[in-house]
This record gives sequence, structure tokens and C-alpha cells, in this order.
Amino acid sequence: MKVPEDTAFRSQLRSAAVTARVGTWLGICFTICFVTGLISHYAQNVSQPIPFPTSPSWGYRVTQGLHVITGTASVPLLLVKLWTVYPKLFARPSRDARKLVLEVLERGSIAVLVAGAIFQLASGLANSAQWYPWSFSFRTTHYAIAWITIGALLVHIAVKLPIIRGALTSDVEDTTYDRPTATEPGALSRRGLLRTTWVAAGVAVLATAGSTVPILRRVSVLGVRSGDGPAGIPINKSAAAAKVAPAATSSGYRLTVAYGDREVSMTRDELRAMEQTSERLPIACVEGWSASGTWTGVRVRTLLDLVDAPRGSEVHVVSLQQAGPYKRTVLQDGFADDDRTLLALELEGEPLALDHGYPARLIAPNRPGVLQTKWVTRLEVSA
Ligand SMILES: Nc1nc2c(c(=O)[nH]1)N[C@H]1C(S)=C(S)[C@@H](COP(=O)(O)O)O[C@H]1N2
Ligand SMILES: [Mo]
Repeated sequence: MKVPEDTAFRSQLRSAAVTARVGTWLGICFTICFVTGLISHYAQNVSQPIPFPTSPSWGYRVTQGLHVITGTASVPLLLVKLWTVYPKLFARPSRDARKLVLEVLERGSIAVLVAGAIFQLASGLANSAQWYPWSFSFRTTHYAIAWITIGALLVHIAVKLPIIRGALTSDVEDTTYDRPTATEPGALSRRGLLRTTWVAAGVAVLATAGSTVPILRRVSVLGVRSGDGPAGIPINKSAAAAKVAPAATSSGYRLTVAYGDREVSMTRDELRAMEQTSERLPIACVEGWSASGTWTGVRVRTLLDLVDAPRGSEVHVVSLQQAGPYKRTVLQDGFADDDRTLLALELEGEPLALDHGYPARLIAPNRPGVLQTKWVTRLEVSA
């Protein structure tokens, strides 16, 4: 097979005029994705030198919803953008040594950018579909590659800035920056291609946004996990998958609050007999879906007072679950002391479903869903 040369690609659609316009939106999406990703990563850090805020309670719901929506919209944008530029892969290398060095550097940075972008979108989409065909830690890897990708993106924008500026300030039909052989009309006009691209990105947004925005639920074919589950809140890990059913339904269940050598243990009925508080708070999963519910239970702060734990204490929340990364989470002091943070016993006026964390679960404002620990059996205050 003969490798084609870039001169063999003749469509006028493959023009910097198109690339720059699609690239602008891709850049916007990547920037939002990067910033909201940093927020999500920080929110899941155990140590938070600057305390993650507990207000607004829906903050993480918005940032993580945006993260997954902009990531999904990036898929069609990236595909179109790559399609408009890939003939350049086949361009003859320069004979001039100095130019050649610059070309190699530029192509190297683009290779990093393309590989990073594809990795981020593919791993992110797989993760939001709860498909984990890998053995590395998703969060660590996605975070590291994000920095590499955004760095390569900045270099790319800096290198291309004159062309980007020129292309964006002239008409979309302008041919100034076209390859000399890209002269044949395409299957549709440049405007038509751009419109199709915006529609594809829009469809991708609608198809995912439904897992966060209730009125979009019915059009949300990709937001599969939304709206099902008891009280309209999806179930992430079921009691069966977490292997907690016998312990969670046993009459031997106790909630223990421990601080130093002080310990208090209570049955679920004893928890029910304490002052009950109701809060409307969302579960906002890192995978993008979110849903609000009215939770009723005992304030975590009230429970900590039973063992005289001082304000400003960090609390370890321990689940009945015996294995898995979320069987034990850290509740930072800002969350522990917030009056809206509950050990919930009920959802929408009904006892928690076993899958939602019966007999008791943590629910705190503005907290990634992954840290809203279910089947809680122990609150341990760090002394
Ligand atoms: N013990 C335990 N708690 C857990 C999990 C888990 O795997 N084990 N999953 C978390 C995740 S990822 C989310 S999004 C929420 C979902 O709560 P729900 O299933 O009640 O909607 O529970 C969290 N609590
Ligand atoms: Mo989650």
C-alpha cells in the first residue's frame, strides 16, 4: 500500500477556516472540562489545605454535570477537527534542517495533544458508563493526563495563534490558509459542515444532560442511570454488590460513634428516637448523574456531641461493606460541622431502601456522591 501525500487530499472542507471555528469550541469545552475536573479531583482529596466549601449544596452537582457534558460534546468536535487536519500527517518533511527541527517539535506536541485528548475522552466516557476496562486508577491517571493535555493545548494554541486569528477574522469561505491542493468542493458547504458539527455536539449534550437536568431526562438516551431507583434516585452500588445485606438487616446492627476512648453505640431505633432533621440534598455522582432527595435523620454534629468531639474534627465514616475503595471515607471538619450533614435514616419519608444505604447513610451538602457513604456503622473522630 502506498502512503498518500497531503496533496492527495483535495476537499475544500479541510480548511483552517473550519478547523479554527471547531477548535474554538473544542478549546472552550476542554477548558471547562479541565477546571471542573480540578474541582472534582480536589473535592475527593482527603487532605484539603483550603477547605472544600459546603455551600452551595448543589455546587458539585453543577460542576460535575458540566464536566461530563462538555466532555461528551468534545467527542464530535474532536472528530471533526481531526478530520479537517489529518492530511497534514502526510505532509513531506522539510529539507531545511532548521525548519525540520521546528516541524518535529510541533508534530511531537500535536501527537501528545491528540493522544491525551483521545485518552481523556475515551476513559471519561467509559467511566461515566461505568465500564472499567482497565486496571489503573482512573482518578489519578485522568488527572495526570489532564495536565499533560492542557499543557500541549496551550503550546498548540500559541504556535497556531496567527493562523487562528487570521482564520477567525475572515469569512469561512476564505482560502488564505488552505493547502494549495485543497480546491475541490466537498459534499456539503463549509457552513453546512459547521452546522452539522454544532448539531452533533448539541445532541451529545442533550443526550447526557438529562442525567443532571430533570426536564431533559426523557431525551437523555446516554443518561441511562437517571430517574430509576427508589424515590427517583439511581442506585450506584447495590447492597448485593457490596455484600452488606445480612449485616445491614441484622438486629445486631449498631452505629458506633468513637472519639479517643469514648464510644457510644446505638440501634437504628435509638437513632430514630433522637431529634430528626430533614434536608433536601442532591447525590451528585462523579460519573455525571445527579438527583435531589429529601433526607431525614440525625445531624452528624449531634452524634459527635455524644462523645464530646470538638468542632473542627475530621471524621472517618466506616461502612458495613468489607471490601472496595469506598467502604471507608473521610469527612473533613467543614462537612462534619455543617448542620445539613446528616446520618440519614429516611428518604422522602420512607425508610432508606437497602440499596440506598439502609440502615443509615451519610448525606452532606456539596460533596461528590462517591463520598456519601452508605450502610454506615461507625463514625470515628480522629483524636
Ligand atoms: N459503602 C459504599 N457507599 C457508597 C458507594 C459504595 O460503593 N460503597 N458508592 C458511592 C457512590 S459512587 C455514589 S454516586 C453514591 C450513590 O448513592 P445511591 O446509590 O444511594 O444513589 O453512593 C456512594 N456511597
Ligand atoms: Mo458515584
